Amino acid sequence: MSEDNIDRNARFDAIVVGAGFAGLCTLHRFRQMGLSTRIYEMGTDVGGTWYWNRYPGARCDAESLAYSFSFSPELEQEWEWSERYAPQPEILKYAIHVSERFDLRRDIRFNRKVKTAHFNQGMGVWRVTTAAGDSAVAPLLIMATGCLSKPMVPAIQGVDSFAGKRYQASLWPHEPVAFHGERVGIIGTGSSAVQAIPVIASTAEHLTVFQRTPNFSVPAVNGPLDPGFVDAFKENYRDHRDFHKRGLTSGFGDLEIKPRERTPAAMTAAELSDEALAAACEQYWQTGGARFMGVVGDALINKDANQRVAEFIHRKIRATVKDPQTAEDLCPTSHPVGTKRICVDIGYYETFNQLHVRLVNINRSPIERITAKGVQLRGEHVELDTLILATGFDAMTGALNDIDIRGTNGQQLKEKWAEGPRTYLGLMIAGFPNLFTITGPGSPSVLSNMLVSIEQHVDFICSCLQHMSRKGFKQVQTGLDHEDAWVAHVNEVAHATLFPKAGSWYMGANIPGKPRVFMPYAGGVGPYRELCDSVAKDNWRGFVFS
Ligand code: NA7
Repeated sequence: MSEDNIDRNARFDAIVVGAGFAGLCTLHRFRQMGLSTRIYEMGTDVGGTWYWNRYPGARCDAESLAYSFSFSPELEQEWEWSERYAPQPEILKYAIHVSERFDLRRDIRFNRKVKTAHFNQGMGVWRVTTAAGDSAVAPLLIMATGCLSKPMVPAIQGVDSFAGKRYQASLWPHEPVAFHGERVGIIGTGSSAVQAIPVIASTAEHLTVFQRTPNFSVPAVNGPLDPGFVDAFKENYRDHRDFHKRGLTSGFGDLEIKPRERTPAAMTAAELSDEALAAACEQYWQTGGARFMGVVGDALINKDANQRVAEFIHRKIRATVKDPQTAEDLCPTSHPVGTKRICVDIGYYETFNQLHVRLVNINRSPIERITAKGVQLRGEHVELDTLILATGFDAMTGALNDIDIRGTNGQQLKEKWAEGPRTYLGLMIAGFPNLFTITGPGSPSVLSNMLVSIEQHVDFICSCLQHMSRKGFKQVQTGLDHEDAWVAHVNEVAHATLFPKAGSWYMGANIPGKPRVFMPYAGGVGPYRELCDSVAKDNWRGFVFS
């Protein structure tokens, strides 16, 4: 890194933390508004999630044509996605393309881990410092740090003593990793592992999967995109985008499926016979993808409906996996389907029929410790050449709490959030003026198409800044009353669903000691957008300008 590159007491209109999709979108829009903007990014390139998560089989579980920026009609027409679900290298290429196409890179400093962000009340600016030695000030601070960007290393005894090759799925090396002739072990069976396991099994000599909790997984039904389908989609891109933006749930879906039609998706499971529900599930299973949870209207609200959908997946697992004990171990029973993020796989369950792949249920055979040579289970030592941790993230708040963020009166964000995150609309935090979080806790974020949610937040912030500029305001903040009301609303909406019934990372349950609070907003992207629009129309209800 060149010393000249270090920002020393630099001044900008805005500082953005993170050069993933949220940071890139923010920088592009701020440029259009004439704001001088600096991004600090921890990685050596853009892409965020798609920069770090390079594990074998990594791909998006949202469809490519929907999981992309809508702000440039030329970009969306010209960019060509190869598959229904884009693989990680292609999404990273897209992020790099965006950064070059819109000439964003000149305002991004890479290799910069932001250490501190302190608000100076007297000057009305945020001072940001990085581990590389930068220091810069700006009135406006945008946290575009991502929801799944702080890896979780499990506190398993001896985890650092393994003498073979050890990888964290979310910190995968940039060089190719080969498994030929190797005995590989993987801990974790979340989305990352479910994607990686079939790919690793295709070359490893032996693969042992250490599973604590089985997850529900549905087939991706991935494949090359049909050019005719793409052309038709691109002809109607505006309509598709609009449909995604106004969606009642997550911001995906097909235009031709009208949510209010009397298909099973708009009915309750109780209205459907077992045969009718099974037929609907089968249809969704064959179509593929996470939209499976939309098979009936109340799958995520009603316990019985959910159970019937879960049983369909159990039957699929039992029909696929030949060894009965392995099949039983793979059947999730400890949480309602969809309340932990449903996995989208390519041949996951089938992989366990291969003779060199073994599932270890660590509830029956607990991991006692990790040794230099492998994993010591109760009564058995599993020797490994390579150990992979696919153990997830300190989600939603991890990356924010990692930075020493201090608002008015020196209050630290981490302290303020000791009992769980508190925001207004997932966008602002009382006591932290001029700081916006993009897809922050309390917004649809991880329950939504992230690109839809990112663009909506960036649009909202830009409108707010335009309002400030028109009125001559320098500062915006939210108050505790609005924050309290929003947190209560987020909880109320979550508790009307089955989501809180799972010990998920949505609930902070995967991190020892983390408060159990349902963090994302489960009200759906469309209703949330309407709410934000109404806030703006209602003279920016809940925002205080000065
Ligand atoms: P997840 O979904 O949090 O999965 C992590 C997995 O690791 C999960 O199966 C955990 O089991 C397991 N885990 C975590 N700690 C341990 C210990 N100590 N011992 C054994 N197993 C453990 O993370 P992913 O990276 O797979 O996916 C995250 C998101 O990225 C995903 O939802 C997509 O949105 C993309 P547990 O369930 O806690 O028993």
